[in-house]
Amino acid sequence: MNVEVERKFLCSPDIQTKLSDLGAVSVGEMLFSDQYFDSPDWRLTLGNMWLRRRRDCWELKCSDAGSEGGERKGGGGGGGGGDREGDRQCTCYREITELPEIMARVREQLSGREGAGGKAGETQEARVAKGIKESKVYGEMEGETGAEEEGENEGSGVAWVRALGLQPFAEFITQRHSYRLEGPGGVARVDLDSADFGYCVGEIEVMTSNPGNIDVALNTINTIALLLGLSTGKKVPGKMEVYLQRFHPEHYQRLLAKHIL
Ligand code: V4E
Repeated sequence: MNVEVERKFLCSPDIQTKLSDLGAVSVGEMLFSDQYFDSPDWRLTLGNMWLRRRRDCWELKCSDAGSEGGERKGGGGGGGGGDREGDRQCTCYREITELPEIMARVREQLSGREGAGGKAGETQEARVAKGIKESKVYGEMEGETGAEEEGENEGSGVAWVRALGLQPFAEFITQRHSYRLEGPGGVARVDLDSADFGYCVGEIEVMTSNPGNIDVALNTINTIALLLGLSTGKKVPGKMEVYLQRFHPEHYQRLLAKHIL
């Protein structure tokens, strides 16, 4: 399984100079659009599960990767060195990119929910089965217009999601500049993001396929954060947090109340 350990930070005007001074290598710039989906009663996000479509690929981020709520509580052993207080600013999420596994996890999370999609009396299982059939096993729904365009990758369509009663609740475009940076114990990626709703945020990210390496990843991130002169104060909000606060305050408040954000 892939685990993403990351820390967000606010970008100072000289961040690119600082990165260059540390030997960070630019690995490219990209523009992408994200669409996030949930049920009308926010069953996924209130379970700290984030279902996203980016560049026709599905991804599910789940908080079951290393600690409750996706957030590191600080302290803790292992890793050695670094600023362990910095752990509190880091999040740790499992990233699932295989569509069958995403569907299984989403179904599991939604199970027991009534009336969020499909015909009256139709069970969750029936809706999922219908979604799979109509999308020709993760393909496109016949007769659909709009999102399912010719030439899309298999499984990129939203038919299966619609069949589960899920709807997009957030859509935004990000301009990203990425860097590769060697840290103690491993390589980190640093992304400088600018979202189209007027929010800029950076993140230091380490991916690991071994949950036993999370402390090493934290150590790498904390050390880079120190070298970049980042504050050890409050956790910096990500794009989604700011997006929801601005555009969907009720959803945002529910997530805050559950300590998801
Ligand atoms: C996990 C999560 C969300 C999904 C978006 O994840 P994030 O890594 O913030 O987005 P992005 O665009 O940087 O994705 P990448 O390109 O790295 O895959 S939305 C909210 N969460 C939870 C969360 C949290 N509670 N606190 C912080 C600081 N970030 C995310």
